[in-house]
Amino acid sequence: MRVFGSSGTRPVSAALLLCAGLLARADLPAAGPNVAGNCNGDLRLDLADGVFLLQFLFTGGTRPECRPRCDFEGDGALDVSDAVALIAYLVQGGASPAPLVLPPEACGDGEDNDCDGDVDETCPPPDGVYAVTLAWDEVTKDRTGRSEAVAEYRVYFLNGAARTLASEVKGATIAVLRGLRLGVSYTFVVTAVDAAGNESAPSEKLVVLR
Ligand SMILES: [Ca+2]
Ligand SMILES: [Ca+2]
Ligand SMILES: [Ca+2]
Ligand SMILES: [Ca+2]
Repeated sequence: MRVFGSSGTRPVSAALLLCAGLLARADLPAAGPNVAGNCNGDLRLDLADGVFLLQFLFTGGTRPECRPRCDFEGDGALDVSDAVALIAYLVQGGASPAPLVLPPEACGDGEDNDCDGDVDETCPPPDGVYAVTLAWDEVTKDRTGRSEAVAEYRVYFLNGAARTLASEVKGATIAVLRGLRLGVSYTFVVTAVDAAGNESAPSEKLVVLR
């Protein structure tokens, strides 16, 4: 069923952006990634989350990494009423998001059920494949020594001079990397990224070989 007719995403987005311009509240609480309503999984609870949910539901938009996080009302279903309630909360002082209740991870459904950033991590790895857990110290200052809020960390595989993004981590200083093959040497580095998108120099290299 299409609720918004055949004209695509424009009416939904335009309506929400108009609301944002006219009615945005300035007294919203800070949100971490795991807050009900934070459907797009960033560090903010805002109208972009409502747009993200509506586009997923009605216009083939990106699938949420973690469905429970989109369930603003906490009733176990994702539907338009979650987006409506979120917008009412953001712009009209409506009811606050429901407490986020996360189920345990379920193997094999292609979803990050427990919202820890890993999909299907409870599935046993295939033969010859293993996972490593990387942890690092929290970054709290920039290179000049001033206090700095990190928006996310990025873990890269290094292959010579090339680097490939392996994981983006928000609100934590740990990453689980899966699918590593026995007998292959892997080199990792971690960077920190601030809210403006500035990325730090890489950490020391860490080499993993089993
Ligand atoms: Ca968000
Ligand atoms: Ca719901
Ligand atoms: Ca998970
Ligand atoms: Ca799963």
